[in-house]
Amino acid sequence: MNGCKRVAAIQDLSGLGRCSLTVIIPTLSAMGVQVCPVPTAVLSAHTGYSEFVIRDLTDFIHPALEHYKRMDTHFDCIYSGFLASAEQIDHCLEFFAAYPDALKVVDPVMGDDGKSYATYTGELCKRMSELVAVADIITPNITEAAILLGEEYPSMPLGSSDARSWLVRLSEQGARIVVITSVNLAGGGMHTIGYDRDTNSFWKIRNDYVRGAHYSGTGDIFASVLIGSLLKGDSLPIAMNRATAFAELNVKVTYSYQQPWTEGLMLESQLPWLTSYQQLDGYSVL
Ligand code: PXL
Repeated sequence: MNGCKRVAAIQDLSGLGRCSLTVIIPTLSAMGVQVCPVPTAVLSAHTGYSEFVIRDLTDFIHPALEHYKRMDTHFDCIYSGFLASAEQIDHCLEFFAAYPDALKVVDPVMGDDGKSYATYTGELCKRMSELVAVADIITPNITEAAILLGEEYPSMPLGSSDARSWLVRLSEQGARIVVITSVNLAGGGMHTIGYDRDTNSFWKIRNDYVRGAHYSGTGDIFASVLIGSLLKGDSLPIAMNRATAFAELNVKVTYSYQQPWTEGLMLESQLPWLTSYQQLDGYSVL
């Protein structure tokens, strides 16, 4: 026991654009959780830039896992995100199987705003369902939720019963906890919605929508806070509330500087929020 929870984060390392490991490490560290990065690729900048240099690290993940097994390394959570090849699905599955007691979190990173990311092939998107099948928790945005369900990207706000149906049908694919971000709900507003199959409970958190403010890495920051909160013992609605509030705060700060979306969220100045007292009463039943 070292008194600190440890997460293996299977994610890329992008130099520019504040996403994946460059936001996951500071966010979870600020919450008192250790991150063990397992890089899937190294990029000069994320794939939303018009040009980027990428080194695929598919051949790194399996030997790294073998090393951790030889060392009897303990992980409290295995968290997978941006993958560089379809073969990395197999390596993530190996990681999850090697740590059956760890919390298995799959962020099925595939796209945003109705479009898939530049390096994501049809095969990689198709095989993402294999990770979703073994996860305890999945955190898709609405674009990824639609891809996983084979639904059209919703052009109209979702009603509550449709939103609950999306959550339940995603949970039927494997995970006992499903959290979907950037959901436009009928009746107004952007929401994070969540479902806990064990307690059959449905939750929603409203967040202020800042028109035109879409920043890379928002989902990674959201998922990191959610994981940090849950590892610390928060309930699902409180963890969703904390993660949504932190993402919203970062969007508003960044928007005020009128930075390009590709730069990501200016979280450096906001990290102290994570260790301050937060009144988290913004959740309600979906
Ligand atoms: O945050 C998603 C993400 C992660 N990693 C890389 C990306 C993106 C989205 O564009 O390009 C490399």
